[in-house]
Amino acid sequence: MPAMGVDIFGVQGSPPCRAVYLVAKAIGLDYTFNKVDMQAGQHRSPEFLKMNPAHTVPTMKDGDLCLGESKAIITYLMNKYAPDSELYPKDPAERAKVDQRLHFDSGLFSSIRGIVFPVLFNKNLEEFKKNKPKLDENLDLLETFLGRSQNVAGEKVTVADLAVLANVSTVQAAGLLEKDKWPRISAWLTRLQTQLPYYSVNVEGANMLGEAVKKGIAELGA
Ligand SMILES: N[C@@H](CCC(=O)N[C@@H](CS)C(=O)NCC(=O)O)C(=O)O
Repeated sequence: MPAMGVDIFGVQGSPPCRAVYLVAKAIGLDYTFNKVDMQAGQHRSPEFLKMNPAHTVPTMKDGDLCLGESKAIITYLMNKYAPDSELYPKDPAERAKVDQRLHFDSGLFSSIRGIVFPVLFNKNLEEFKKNKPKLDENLDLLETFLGRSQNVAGEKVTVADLAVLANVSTVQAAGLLEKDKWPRISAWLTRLQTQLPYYSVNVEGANMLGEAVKKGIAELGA
């Protein structure tokens, strides 16, 4: 492990990891990527737990600072390495809105996890059916946000868009983003996927996880 610079520990499929990769790419951050072998339990090794006792990815190390939680990592990277970027506005009211949407995105991720686990790990159709409405409720809320402004936290693209993008692209790849039900989300997603020059960093991971979920849903007969 290099002694200097930013180290990011993560995996490819994870939405919160991909949110960090999108932000890092957007600001041109020079960092070292450390792939965590979760199947081998590397995230629960004593070395990893010293950095992040919550044993989650993404985890970041920058000098003496070790951080878990994707949103804390994202706002730290913006504050330290891109303080003038419009992706995280300085105006307190504008920034508060971005922060609010980042918190919303944590709930959105939990609701995605609520359908991923029953499909990929527990193979439990009833649990999937029980948890799906929570995801739909969060997508309804996002549809409302996108009815108020062009992007998730205002007219400009911010880190809130990048975090939500990592999640919603997974939902899309899983075949669960109904265009008729969430037309504004669908249009926003297509626009960002085609217009953001750094979007490519999200593609492989979103497709990998989304397609596994899609296959799992079909196998469960949902
Ligand atoms: N709230 C956390 C969630 C991170 C999270 O749950 N990551 C999953 C992978 S998607 C993980 O590391 N799971 C392993 C574990 O909890 O032991 C964040 O935004 O960083």
